[in-house]
Amino acid sequence: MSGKRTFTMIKPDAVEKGYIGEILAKITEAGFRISAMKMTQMTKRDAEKFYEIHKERPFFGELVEYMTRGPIVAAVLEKENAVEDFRTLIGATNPEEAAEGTIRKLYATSIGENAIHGSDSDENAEKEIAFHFSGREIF
Ligand code: IDP
Ligand code: MG
Repeated sequence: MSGKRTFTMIKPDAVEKGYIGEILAKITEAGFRISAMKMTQMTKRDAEKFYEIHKERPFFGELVEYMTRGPIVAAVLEKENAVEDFRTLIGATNPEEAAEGTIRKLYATSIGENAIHGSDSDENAEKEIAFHFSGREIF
């Protein structure tokens, strides 16, 4: 059964460029309810842990550097079929391959600096939510 929650981060490049408001509008217009949200900055340790699955990839160092260089907006989103529908809304990892109208097509710079994160499975969504939020921060 597909879950009702996913996890997102508006990444440092999009925050730097002033896109928080426009991206949140796209998310709510697409029918997601924001049930938790905060602006925060990941430490090197946080980013290494969060992206542990990519630690052998050649871009890992660059990814950790990017994700820690400034604030992010982390949020928990609720909707039926949340994980899959949110991945559709954000578009492909590489903005050059992302569909028209997707958040990455509109706001991402490159495959590395791609504006937004979305969980890739229900299991990872729950892990990522627990990584960033305690139960009493989720409404
Ligand atoms: P996803 O965010 O679409 O799930 P993943 O393959 O899980 O993409 O990669 C995690 C993040 O690592 C990407 O969102 C992007 O910021 C970065 N990344 C992925 N592939 C590359 C690459 O080839 N070069 C540089 N950074 C990359
Ligand atoms: Mg991924």
